[in-house]
Amino acid sequence: MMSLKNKIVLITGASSGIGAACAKQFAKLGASVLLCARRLDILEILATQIQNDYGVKAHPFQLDVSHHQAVQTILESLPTAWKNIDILINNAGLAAGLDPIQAGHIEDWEEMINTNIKGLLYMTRAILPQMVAKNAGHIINLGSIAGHQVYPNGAVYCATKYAVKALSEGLRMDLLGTNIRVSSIDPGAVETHFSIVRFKGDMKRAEAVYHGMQPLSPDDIADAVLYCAMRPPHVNISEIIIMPTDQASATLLSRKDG
Ligand code: 8X3
Repeated sequence: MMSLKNKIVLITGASSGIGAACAKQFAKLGASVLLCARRLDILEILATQIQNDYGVKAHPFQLDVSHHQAVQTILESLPTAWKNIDILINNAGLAAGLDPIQAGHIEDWEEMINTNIKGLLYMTRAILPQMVAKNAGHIINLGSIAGHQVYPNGAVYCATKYAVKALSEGLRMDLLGTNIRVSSIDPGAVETHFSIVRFKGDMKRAEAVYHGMQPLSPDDIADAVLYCAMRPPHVNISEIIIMPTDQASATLLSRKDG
C-alpha cells in the first residue's frame, strides 16, 4: 500500500461536502493538505481544525478554478514547500438548474461548463507538468453517475460529467509510459450541498432529492478516493461508480414511503 504520510494533496472545492471529507481523511493518514475553494473563511476554519485534530500541515487558499489566470497565478505563488504536489483531487464542481434544454438558462450552462470542465482542465494543465517532470503523481477526478447516464432535464450537467469521463480516459492515454496515475470516482446520490446549489437554495426541492432513501455521505466518497490513492504504485484504479444501495441508476431510486 502507498503511504500518504507527508504527501502533498491539493483538493479543489475543499470547503464542504466531498472535498472537506477528503481533506480530513487524507490528513488523518498524515498527508499535508492544500485546500482551495471560493470561500476562504470556511477553509481557514477547516484548516485549523485539521491541524489541531491530526497534527499535519494544512494550507488554505482562495481560488475559483474557473478563472484561468487566477489558477496560474495562485499556483505559481504557492510557498515553495507546497509546490511539489503529489495528488491532485479535482473535486470542485456543481449542477445549476434542472431544466429541459429548450428552457435552459445560459448562465447555468456556463457556470457548470466553466467549473466542471474548464476548471478541471486549468488545474490539471497547471499541475501536471511538474508531475511529468518527476515522473510521479496521481490525479483523481470527481465524475458522476451523470457521466455514464443522461437523465431528463440534466443534459448539460451530464454533458460536463461525460466530459470528465473523457478527460480521465484521455489523460490515462496521454500519460501512458509515465508513472502518473489517473482515477475517476463517479458517485450517484450523495447528500451534500449539491442539491441546494442545483436548486439555488430551494430547500424543499433539495430535500426531496433524498426523500425516503439513504444517500451516500461525503465520507463514503472520500473512502473511495483514499482507496485509489493508497493502491501500490503499479495499480491504477481507473474508475469507481458508487451509488447508494437505494439507487440502481441515475433515475431509479427506492423511496421507502413512496
Ligand atoms: C450527482 C449525481 O445523479 O444527481 O452527480 O446527477 S446526480
